[in-house]
Amino acid sequence: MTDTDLPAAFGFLASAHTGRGRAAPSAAFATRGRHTLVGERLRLQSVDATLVHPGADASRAHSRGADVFALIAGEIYNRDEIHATLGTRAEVSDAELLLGLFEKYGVHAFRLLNGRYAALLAAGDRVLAVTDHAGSVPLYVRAVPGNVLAATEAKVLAAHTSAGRGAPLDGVRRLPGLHQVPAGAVLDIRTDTGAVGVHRTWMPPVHRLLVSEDEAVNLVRTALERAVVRRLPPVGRPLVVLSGGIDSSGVAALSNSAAPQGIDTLSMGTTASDEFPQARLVAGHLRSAHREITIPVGELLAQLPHTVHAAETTDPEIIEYLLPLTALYRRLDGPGRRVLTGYGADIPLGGMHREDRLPELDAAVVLDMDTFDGLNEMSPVLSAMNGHWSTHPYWDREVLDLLTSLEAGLKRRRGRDKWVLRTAMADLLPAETVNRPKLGVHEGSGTSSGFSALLLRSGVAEPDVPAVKARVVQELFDRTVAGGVHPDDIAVDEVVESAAAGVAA
Ligand code: AMP
Ligand code: PCX
Ligand code: MG
Repeated sequence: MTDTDLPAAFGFLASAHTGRGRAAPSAAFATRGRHTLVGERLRLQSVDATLVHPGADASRAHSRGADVFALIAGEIYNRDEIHATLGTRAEVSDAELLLGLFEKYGVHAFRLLNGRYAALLAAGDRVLAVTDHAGSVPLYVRAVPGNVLAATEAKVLAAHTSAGRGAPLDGVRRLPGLHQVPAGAVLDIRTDTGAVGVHRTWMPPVHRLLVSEDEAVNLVRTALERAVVRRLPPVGRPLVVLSGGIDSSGVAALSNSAAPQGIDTLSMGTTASDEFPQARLVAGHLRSAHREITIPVGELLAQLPHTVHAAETTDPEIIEYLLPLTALYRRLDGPGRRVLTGYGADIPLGGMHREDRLPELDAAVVLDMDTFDGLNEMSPVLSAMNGHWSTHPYWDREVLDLLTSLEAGLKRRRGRDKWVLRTAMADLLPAETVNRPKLGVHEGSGTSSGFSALLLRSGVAEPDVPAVKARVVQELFDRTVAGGVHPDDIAVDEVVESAAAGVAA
């Protein structure tokens, strides 16, 4: 049994090699946790890995078979379905399930999984680098003949400078020779030659379902209930990060219905702005143990380096969404918690799209589902940096498949955005919550405006604000991810100054 409610491992760095005697390279993860070294000799290759994990022992994160070795960071949600096909027992670890599925289905095993994980399998003369359908646990590889390196954080591999070759993928921008495994994919790499093939295990649905209102509402309610239940801790209380919008309030309500001891909820605000009254309304309705954290805007912006360091993205809009959440997780002290969020609901439901026309709404959904990969907005590192495990029920594979494929008229209906979700949750929440218009976390927390104000105070001209924001994020990426500088050692003001000068030039 596990010694915590958390996954056996949060991340890894693994080295598969055909030569002898290579130890796992040392790893400076942003993820917090103990490090355990594991090594296995197979017939044609050896694997050495460093696991970063929350509990006393990480043995449930790896498993050895005949000429196979498997490592997993994260967790599998459709364990019951897998037990049914493999005949395995409930105590079997996720790593053992992965191995069992691989032995039965080969590379097609990964099409069967609904989870939040990155995995590495070494088998025969190959290494498989595997992501979940959403690529929600980022995974990077660097392959040269005789040595395949894979890690759940790019910064861990950025230090290794040998040029990659053979990967038919776009490299990670600004990190030569490094490749990110696409969402819902298996990179199949020959360890001796470094030659790479790609298998897809999931694609966003492009068809749409014409179903009745009632059927759609029931399908959404059932799928979301299952997704939430699979994410609840087996014993302790779940923590839901709550904005008071429909997405996180829905997760809180379903968690509350399923958790015998009730739930904890947590809301963040800043000295500039908060959504505390809206979140309090929900917390009161559900009688959750509710906590509010107010972060001074200056302190919030000082977390920019940590956010980029954790998310490893160069997208400035994504960083504005993730900054308040990073600040929240970093303020959450104590033992590692299992945290449920409402993140990502707006992507398949077109919630960010504020107009009535259905063709445009579906076009926005198609675009967002085609472009999420590589943004790392669901990365567990944001919370794992402080020892916590986040999980996002709206991006459960079943929920995401369903929400994406509902016809646009069920997403926007009677002048309301996310109609099907609002209706599916209506009996569990106050009417005011169900009907509340969407406010993004970057808006509700005053993050976007606070970041803009910082730049304007530093002398940036208004029209240059977006370009300077982008450049700040890029410089932070160069320093913390590519350059290996610790975020505590970076002064945001200095980066702003240099970015502003760069844009003006
Ligand atoms: P959003 O969709 O913009 O509301 O944000 C994505 C997710 O982040 C929400 O579903 C919540 O789980 C979480 N979140 C957003 N704002 C807050 C907040 N002020 N306090 C705590 N969690 C939040
Ligand atoms: N969100 C959205 C997702 C942000 C958009 N991401 C994308 N298009 N890849 C959500 O929770 O669904 C906010 C703040 O709103 C984050
Ligand atoms: Mg949302």
